[in-house]
Parts: sequence; C-alpha cells; structure tokens
Amino acid sequence: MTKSALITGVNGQDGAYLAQHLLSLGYRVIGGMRRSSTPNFWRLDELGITRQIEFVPLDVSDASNCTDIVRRYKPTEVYNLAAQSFVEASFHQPYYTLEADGSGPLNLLESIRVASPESRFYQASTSELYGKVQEIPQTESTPFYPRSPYAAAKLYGHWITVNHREAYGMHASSGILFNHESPLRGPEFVTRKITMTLASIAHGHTDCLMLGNINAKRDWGFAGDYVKGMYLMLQQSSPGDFVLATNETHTVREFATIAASHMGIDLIWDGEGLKEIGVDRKTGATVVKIDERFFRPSEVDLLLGNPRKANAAFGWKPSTSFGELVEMMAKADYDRVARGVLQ
Ligand code: NAP
Ligand code: F7E
Repeated sequence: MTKSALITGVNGQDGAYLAQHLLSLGYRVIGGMRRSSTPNFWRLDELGITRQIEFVPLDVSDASNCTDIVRRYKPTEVYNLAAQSFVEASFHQPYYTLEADGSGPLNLLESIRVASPESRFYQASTSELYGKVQEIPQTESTPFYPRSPYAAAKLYGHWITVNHREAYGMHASSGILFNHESPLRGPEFVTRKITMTLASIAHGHTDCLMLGNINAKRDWGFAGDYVKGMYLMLQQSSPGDFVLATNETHTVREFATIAASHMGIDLIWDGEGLKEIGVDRKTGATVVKIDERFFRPSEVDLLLGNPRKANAAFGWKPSTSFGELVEMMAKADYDRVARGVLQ
C-alpha cells in the first residue's frame, strides 16, 4: 500500500527537501501550508516538485484545523516542521512563537491520538534546547538550558512529544537537529545572509555585510542530509529522541571567510569587538562590519552535537562536509545574483 506523509510547513527549507525525499521513495505527500495572501512556493518550484504535492491549508496553532486534516487523511506519517523558526524574531514575537512552536506539536499529537492513532509522528526539536550548554559535545542525555522564547517554546514541543509516547504508547519521535543549511535556507539566517550579501558585493551591487556576534560557534550541516534522518527515525520499530549533527563546530567568522573565498574575495579581519572589520585584501575595501542591532538579548555561544545514537540505530551520518556546504551555498547565491533571481 502507498504510504502517505503529512508535512507541516512543507514550503519551508526542510519541508521542501523532505517532500522531495519522500516523493522519491513513492510516498503520497500531503503538504500543509498556512494561509497567506500570496502563497510562497519558491523552494518547491526550485526543486521542481510543486505539482506532485497535495496542498492543504494547515495552521498548526489552530487545533480544529489540525484535527480536521489528520482525521481526513489519516497519514501513515506526520512530520511537524511548521514553526516560527527564527530565534531573533522570537524575542519580538514570543506569544506567536509559543503558539506555533509549543501549541502546534500538542495540537497535532492530540489530533493523532483521537483521530488517527496509527500515524507515526516526527517533532522538529532543536539544538537550541541546549542553549547555555551544560556539556560539550551535546548528546540526547545533555540537560537542556533554553536561551530564547523560541527555545523555551520548542522545549514544550519536545517534552509533549515524549509525554505522548510514554503516556499513550504513540510512535512519536523527536529529532534534536543541529543547524542545517542549504541554498534554500531563509535569507534572515546568518549563513544565507552571508552568502546572499557577499554575492551581491562580488557583483558590485552592495558595499557591505553587517553582522552581529561573529564569534558564535555552530555545528552546521546540509539540510538534504538531515531530512533523510527524519525519515529514518519514523521507520524504526521503536520511537525515540535522536541528535543529528556533524560533530564539528565553526564560528560565523569562519563561515564568512570561506564563503568570501568562493566569490573571489580574500577576507582578512582587523580590530576587535564592535570595531572588528572584514577587509578585502586585494582592494582594501571594508566588506564586513559589526552592527549591535544583530546581537541577541541572550546568546547561544557554542553548539557541537554528537550523532552517535542515530548512527548506531539506523546508520545516519552526514554526507556533506562544512567546506562543501559553504561552497554550495556561496556558488548558488553567486549564480542567482548573476541571473538576477536572488530570493
Ligand atoms: P523554515 O524554513 O522557517 O520553515 C518553517 C515553515 O513553517 C514555513 O513553511 C512556515 O510557513 C511554516 N509555519 C510557520 N508558522 C506556521 C504555522 N503557525 N502553521 C503552519 N505553518 C507554519 O524552517 P526550517 O529550517 O525548514 O526548519 C523546519 C523545522 O525544524 C522548524 O520547526 C524549525 O524550528 C526546526 N529546526 C530547524 C533547524 C535548522 O537549522 N534549519 C534546526 C533544528 C530545528 P511560511 O513560509 O508561511 O513562513
Ligand atoms: O544564527 C549569529 C547569531 O539565525 C546563528 C534556526 O534554524 O538553528 C537556527 O538558529 C548564529 C547566532 O541561527 C548574525 O547570533 C551573527 O549565534 O543563523 P542563525 P540560530 O539562531 O542558530 C537552530 C538549530 C534552530 O532551531 C533555529 O530554528 O549567528 N549571528 N550575526 C547572526 N545571526 C543572524 N541571523 N544574523 C546576523 O546578522
């Protein structure tokens, strides 16, 4: 029998790659999208899969909407990727973030419990749960210490998933995913902001890239690798919590330096703190400046994950190195600017 998957937030970065992966495996993909005055299909269009998805209007903060959709389709698998996913925005919109990222998973879990108990459930948990890290590297047993309204809301989403697994015997798994990026990453996240702006500078359209805390360290992988891990979690006979990460960490400064090198910019750094600048060695032009506005009220300084549990349970490991990821993103944006189609 054909398997079906409901993906919430199907038009986001991970939703697009996961839909592509499941379609390649022969799944019927039901794509949940919240209503918007102008629906946004650019990622699905770029992957060439828009027409293969059955779209349904689904806002995860609306409990009756979730129950209606789950009851109507009774999907084999439900992947909850919908979220207000930008940490910075969660400081400005904490209530909305709580609704989407905290109530959202509860609404879906309750919908499955009452209307489709055989459906398997994936919750998009996050390395942001570790926040002010209590251990290096972080694993499934590292204590959580959230540092933003986003992380606090996701903490509820994580534990309510564990609760429904233990209280009702549901096949509900939580993927604690470290940062994963791609050419389909949203433009406000630091990696894509860097590759887009440097591409614009390299083509002579912009002068300068403004960044916040360039000392922050992240464990960055490729989103295409991570969605395969989501799928594998739901194929296991027993549900659980699994870290997906590369086990490598790099600063924002390193990301920018390597991205610049793929645009023909030899970036060297000078000064300290808010006065630090990134200079193009060849031209002497200042191409990166620090701007206080991009600092967060509370920061996550360092993330480094160990994915050994996922590797032992289902053989997951990342296939894209940090260098390959930066190059892929830099080249994609350099080409987009050249074609005049920057998203
Ligand atoms: P993304 O690109 O921001 O996609 C999020 C999606 O959720 C978008 O399609 C968005 O729709 C949708 N959405 C927002 N609020 C919604 C609501 N109330 N109801 C229904 N849909 C809603 O994020 P992503 O990078 O693909 O991440 C996917 C999931 O993994 C998120 O839950 C994120 O928090 C989590 N996560 C991401 C990472 C990472 O590094 N990427 C790491 C760990 C966990 P619009 O297009 O209309 O905004
Ligand atoms: O920031 C620093 C910033 O916004 C990374 C989401 O997918 O991954 C993501 O959350 C770091 C932070 O991602 C700028 O302060 C410096 O330390 O790209 P980001 P994030 O906050 O790590 C986790 C795992 C998720 O779950 C989230 O959904 O970069 N930084 N300068 C900057 N960040 C941004 N955005 N813009 C800057 O100018």
